[in-house]
Amino acid sequence: MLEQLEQIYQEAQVSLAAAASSEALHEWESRTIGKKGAVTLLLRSTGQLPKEERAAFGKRANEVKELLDAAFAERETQIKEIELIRSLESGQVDITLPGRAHPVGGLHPSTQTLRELYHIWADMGFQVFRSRDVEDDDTNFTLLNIPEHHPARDMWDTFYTTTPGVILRTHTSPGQIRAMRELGENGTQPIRVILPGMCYRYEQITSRSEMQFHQLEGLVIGRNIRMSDLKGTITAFARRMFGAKAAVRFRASYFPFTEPSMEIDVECFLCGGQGCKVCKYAGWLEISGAGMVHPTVLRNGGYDPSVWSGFAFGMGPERMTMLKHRISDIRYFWGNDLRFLEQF
Ligand code: FA5
Repeated sequence: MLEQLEQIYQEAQVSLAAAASSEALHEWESRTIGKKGAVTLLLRSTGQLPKEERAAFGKRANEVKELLDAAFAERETQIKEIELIRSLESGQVDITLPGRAHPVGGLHPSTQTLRELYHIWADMGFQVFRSRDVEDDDTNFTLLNIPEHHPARDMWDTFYTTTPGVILRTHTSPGQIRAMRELGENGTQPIRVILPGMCYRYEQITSRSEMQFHQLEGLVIGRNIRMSDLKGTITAFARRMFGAKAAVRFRASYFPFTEPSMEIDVECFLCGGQGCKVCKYAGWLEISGAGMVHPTVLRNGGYDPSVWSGFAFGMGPERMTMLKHRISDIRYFWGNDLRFLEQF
C-alpha cells in the first residue's frame, strides 16, 4: 500500500501541473484528495494493514495529503490569475468601466447644525453639559419658578409617564438647575455651559412644530453678569452663525425663570430685512428665548442672588436649519426619507 501511495503521489503531481483550467483542477481534486479521491480512500483503509505497519503508513499518507492540499491551493491561485488574464485579453471584462459607487451615510441636518453650534460656543468658552431627557416634574417646572397649577405650565404641554412626577423634559431649561447644583459647588463657582438635547411636547404636529425636537440651552453664572453681557454674547454668536453683518434685535417677552425675559430675532439673512416669504414679510427671524436668570432659580441652584447673577438662552436647532436651508416643513426631519436626508 505504501508503494501504491507513492505512485499515486507521483502521478497526482504530474496531473496537477497539467491541469490548466478550473474544471480540470476540480476534476483533479475529486479524483485525488476529494471525499472519494484515491489518497482519501487509501488513508481510510489504513486499518486493513498489519498492526506494525499502520503507524508508518498513516504518517506518510497524512504527509502526502497535506502536500497535495498545499499544491492544490497554489495551483488554484495560478489558474485563477491565468483565467482572469485570458478573460481580460478576450475583452469579456471592460476594465475602462467606472467602478460601482458604494452608498455612504451622512450626518443628519440637525446633527450638522448642532455641531456648528458646539463649535461656535466652544470658541466663546462654553463647555457642553449633558442633562437628562427623563426629568422630574419639580426640576422641569417648580424649581424653574413654575409652581403647580401656575398658568405658565400651559406654555409647555407635557408627556407624563406612568410613574407619578416623572415626565419627559419639555425644554432644556431644567438642565440649568442640574448644572448649577453639579458644577456650582454650593453656589461658589462661576458657570459657562451649553446644554444641548432632545425635548418632548404633547403638541399638535404642524409644519413648524414637532412633538420631539432639539434645543440648545446656554447658561452663564458669575458675579456682575449683566444684560449687556447677554446682548454682546448673543450678537457675537449671531454674527458667526448668520454672517458678519447680521443685525440682532431683543424683544421683551415672558418666561417664568428669567427676569427680564426676551425673544431674540436676527435680521432676515435671505432678504436683508426687506421682507420675504421666509420671514413672513417681517424682515426678522426669531432664533431664541433668553433672559437674566430669575433670583428664585439662582437660589434653587444654590447661589445667593445678592452676589451672583447670570443669563440663559434656549434656541431651536431645527428651526435654524429650516431657515438656513429654506426647509418648509419640520416633519421632514424625522420622516426618515432618504430623498430629503441625502440633500445635506
Ligand atoms: C423655551 O423652551 C425656553 N425654555 C427657552 C428659554 C431658555 C428662555 C432660557 C429663557 C431662558 P420656547 O418654548 O420658546 O422656550 O422654545 C425655545 C425654542 O425651541 C423655540 O424658539 C423654537 O426654536 C424651539 N421649539 C419650541 N417648540 C418647538 C417645537 N414644537 N418644534 C420645534 N422646535 C420648537
